[in-house]
Amino acid sequence: MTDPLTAPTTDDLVRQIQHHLTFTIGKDAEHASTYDWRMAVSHTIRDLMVGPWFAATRATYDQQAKRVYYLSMEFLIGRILGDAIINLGLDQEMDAAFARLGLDRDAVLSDEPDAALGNGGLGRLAACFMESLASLQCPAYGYGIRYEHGLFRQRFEGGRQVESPEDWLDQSHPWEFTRPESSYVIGFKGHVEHVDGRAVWHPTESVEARAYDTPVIGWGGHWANTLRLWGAHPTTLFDLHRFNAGDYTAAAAPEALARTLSRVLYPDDTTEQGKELRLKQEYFLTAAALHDILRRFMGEYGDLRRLPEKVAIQLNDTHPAIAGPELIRLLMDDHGFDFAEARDIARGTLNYTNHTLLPEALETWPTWLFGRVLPRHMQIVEMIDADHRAATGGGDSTAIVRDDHVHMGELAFIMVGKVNGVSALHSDLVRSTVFADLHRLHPDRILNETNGVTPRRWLRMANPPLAHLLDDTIGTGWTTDLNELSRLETHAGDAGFQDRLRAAKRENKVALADGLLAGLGVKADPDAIFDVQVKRIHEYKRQLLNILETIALWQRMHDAPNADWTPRVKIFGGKAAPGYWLAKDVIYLINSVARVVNNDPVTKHLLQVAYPPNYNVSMAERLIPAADLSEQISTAGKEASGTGNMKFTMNGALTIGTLDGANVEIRELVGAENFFLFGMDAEQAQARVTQPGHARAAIEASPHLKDALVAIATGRFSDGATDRFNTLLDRTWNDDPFLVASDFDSYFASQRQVDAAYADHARWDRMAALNIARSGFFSSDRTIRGYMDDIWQAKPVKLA
Ligand code: 26Q
Repeated sequence: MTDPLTAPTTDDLVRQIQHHLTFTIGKDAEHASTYDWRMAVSHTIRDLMVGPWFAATRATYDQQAKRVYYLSMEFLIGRILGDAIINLGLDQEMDAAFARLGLDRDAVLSDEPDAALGNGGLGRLAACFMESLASLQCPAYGYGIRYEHGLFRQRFEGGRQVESPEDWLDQSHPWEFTRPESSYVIGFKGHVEHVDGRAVWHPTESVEARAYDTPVIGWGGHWANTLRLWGAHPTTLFDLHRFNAGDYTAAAAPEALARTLSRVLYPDDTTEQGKELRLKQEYFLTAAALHDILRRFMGEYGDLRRLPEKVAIQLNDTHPAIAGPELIRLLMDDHGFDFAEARDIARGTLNYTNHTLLPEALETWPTWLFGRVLPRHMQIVEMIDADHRAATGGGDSTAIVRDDHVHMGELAFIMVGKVNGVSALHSDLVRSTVFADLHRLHPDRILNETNGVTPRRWLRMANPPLAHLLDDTIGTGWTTDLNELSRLETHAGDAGFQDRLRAAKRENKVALADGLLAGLGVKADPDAIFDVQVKRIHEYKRQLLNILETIALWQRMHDAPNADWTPRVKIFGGKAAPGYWLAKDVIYLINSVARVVNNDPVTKHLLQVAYPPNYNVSMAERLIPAADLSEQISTAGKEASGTGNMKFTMNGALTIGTLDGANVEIRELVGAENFFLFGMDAEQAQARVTQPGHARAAIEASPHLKDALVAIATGRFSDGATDRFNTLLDRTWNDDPFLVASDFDSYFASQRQVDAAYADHARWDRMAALNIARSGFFSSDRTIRGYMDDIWQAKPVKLA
């Protein structure tokens, strides 16, 4: 907790909130809106982060501690206020302060827009890591882009996804400190000149990267690190030379580039190949971060050969992989190192995390584009390639530049000390598939660091009923040592504990049913199974498998409504990339099925389908604690890890899932008997896709699946229109690269086992308790300790 001597009392908080309302916001209490109060409260809480922030900075300097820099194009933070209150240990005092001021706490907290500077798992992982780094007192900076528009907003029109721009910065963002003094000019394009053996790059375009800092407070409020986001600003408003020559459009070009550079997050989480603006964004982030890192390092140590000793840089996927060539460029062209020294310093400092095996998601850039935007880096990439080939005897398969493209995965791999995958299975597959040849050349380079999530946000904050039950049963130690949850094991069979666990879950289900779901017009019975699949819509994640099973179940229920069914509410959430037509068809299908099924008088008390639009971090915080069943049903070998799967487990949902990503480890830890496994494993799946006609054969062998597909094809969910889902049906029938058909029967059968288990309360509650008790491994604290020990050689810092 915060120091009891300096921790603010309710009186202090009330006074500060009133002070900020008056002097920061300029409102009096009678006329203040929820927004005004939120600003006043946020400034009050932010003030309390400054002390620990300074203390952390000072301790890091004083002890000359190694710093960690996490470079990521995405930080999917969500709301900050509730999390900051909890980490500062002020939940009770703030509840009292809200009450004293006559404010509705939840209304104030939910007035905050999500900071949605990310697409999904990779961005949310970065946010969990920032929280754990601060909680563990590891000196760290997150570097990212201050997108004016985060991930697009989603709504449904006639069941179809419609996107609109997200505008979180339209309101003032109370958490950040603008740092105009920390700014760097970032160049693009132009040409390279060689003078006296040194390369000089003369860019023809430039923008200013300006720092905006947000403190990230750790649990207990002792330590805060910095999330530094770069905003793009024009270096000159007008090119006066061109302006005076009458070329007005060209004269405004510098401003136009700056305006677009940090304008919007790319919404495709499988690479949308080859967009110049995206490459510029990646370089903008990386170059600004490296300038900043070197400036800070030079101020303290001066000798760049010591960089690996004092600095560890983590590349969150290949998006900032230009860091390798950029660091070499700075060391050679600005600081006079030769290539070999520069390469070794870079390799001693940089590390890279791989998050995907999907071939279409591996980043490549056409050499003509890369060379035009970053001419000096293109030369350095060629040097790295030649050097690596000479040093290792590596052939074309391990080359960075091949087929007229720069391959960012190979570049990252070759330029770093350690490469890591994000689950045990994924790391094995990284070794045996994408980087098989590089792994043979560098057998010690690839490590595994299984993902984790922060229990502060995902348990203590998101699930107060369960958190209080845990506190009562095993004490509060789980908050910082999630393995403490194992002490629940002895209570798992205890009827009294089971009742309380069930009551906690039910409270969350009622809140969801009466709130979000009722708002959609869905009547959800809190005693039904709440079956939840929330994640980006992707073919490999197989939301299609889930909705086909829903149709098949509905058909069985409709035919025999008086049989012994276990009622279900199927809940979907997630966005499709705007150009991903098949994913959008799946959304349309889910909404079309929901419209029919929810209104079937024969079955509506047995089955409901809900798809709340605009799934985001805040919605996850409501859905996950209310889930009984977690859907983790990707085609085996395709999901690198998953992190939602971990959040569900620690919140007492059981998993129905494949042997994919971290599901494998979840199942091993919670026990096979407490996990609903189905489907082919990665090896079987790999073999099956190559069999001609595999989908058609599977459909012919599965009456349930066939019925479901026929219902779609005959217009059962489209008012009789038979062509609405042609593309989807055709792909399922003739291609089915993600094996929806082949895994269907196994999935359907496993779902019926879920029905039976749920009907037996004592059995289900015991399984849920054991899932929670055995989920301690999935804390991001454990993950970060792994990175600190195995990759960064960084140590926690003690405060004076
Ligand atoms: C790349 C280039 C251009 C535009 C966009 C992108 C891009 C953006 C985001 C490519 C990929 C992503 C995101 C990937 C991602 O979220 N991967 C997920 O990472 C999680 C954290 O490790 C894993 O748990 C998931 O399994 C993995 O899918």
